[in-house]
Amino acid sequence: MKRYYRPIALHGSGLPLAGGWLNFRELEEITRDGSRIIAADAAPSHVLEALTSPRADVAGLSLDAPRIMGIVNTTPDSFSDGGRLTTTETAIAHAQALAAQGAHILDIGGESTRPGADFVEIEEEVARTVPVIEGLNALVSIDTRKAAVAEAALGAGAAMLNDVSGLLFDPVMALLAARSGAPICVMHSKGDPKTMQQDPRYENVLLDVYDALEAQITMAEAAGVARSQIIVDPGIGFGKTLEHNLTLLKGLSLLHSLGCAILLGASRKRFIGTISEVDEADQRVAGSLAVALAGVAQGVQILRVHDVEETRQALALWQAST
Ligand code: HH2
Repeated sequence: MKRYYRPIALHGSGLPLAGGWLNFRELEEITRDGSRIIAADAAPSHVLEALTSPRADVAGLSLDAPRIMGIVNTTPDSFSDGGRLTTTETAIAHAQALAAQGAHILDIGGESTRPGADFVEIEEEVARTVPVIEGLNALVSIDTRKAAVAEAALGAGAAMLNDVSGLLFDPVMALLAARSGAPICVMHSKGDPKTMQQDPRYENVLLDVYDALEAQITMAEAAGVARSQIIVDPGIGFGKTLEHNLTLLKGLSLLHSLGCAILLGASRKRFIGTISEVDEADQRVAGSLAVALAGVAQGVQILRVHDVEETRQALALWQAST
């Protein structure tokens, strides 16, 4: 039976977790039948290698400290900030403000992937995103499922790809990632945004997401993408119930054993509103910060957030006081 190894991250002595700010002395060894705690050195050597090795830079940005990815949605219909940045000028100004607040990466998206969102044609998505990217002098990631959009974005100066379909929507995406050498975030999603929240089911959400990401990494590597260039993401809210999201958040450090950096995108999402009883997405900042810090305490390297200034403050204090 397949065994999975989740490092129990802590401050203090132990093996370094992904070359970052945490260590571990013990692991949870998990099977689909149950789990037990074991000493770190009892794990297979290839697992320890994957868990401890420092992660590669993202386009020159080192991942030995938590990094902030600021969200710039040039869409009319994004769930929390849709319709705010529908001109190139407003989007550039917002992106520059996020960079000034401390965003290490700017994630530019031209298609909403909120549950039930409509498909956007390639030409429209390019028209929304490329002029914004051209106007920025920063580390830019393009949030798209479409290789043609990604290619245009790379041509305009983007240095990272962020594919919420995890390479499954457009078969050319993996080839583009391989050819360009750009780091790529491979996110887990169950189904298409249009239908993904209709009764999603898993046998074991944490292990199922792990297995799916592992398969997506294998696929990417087969297309020629270097593993060091892959960043994994559990895809909070993408084909997941509140319980699924919470199980994934609690078990997040399992993903380190894939040997890739981890990105977490929980900012302002519905489960935060449900638990904190806050309807308006832009009022969910405090809840979003709590989830971001919970992720960082499990060694998540990249936080994808709307509220950059608040996240920067929270991280600075978390780092200073732990
Ligand atoms: N979530 C959203 C979009 N892109 N990318 C990654 N890697 N991880 C995520 O969790 C993720 C993502 C959805 O959030 P948002 O961009 O705020 O909304 P919308 O899709 O409605 O534009």
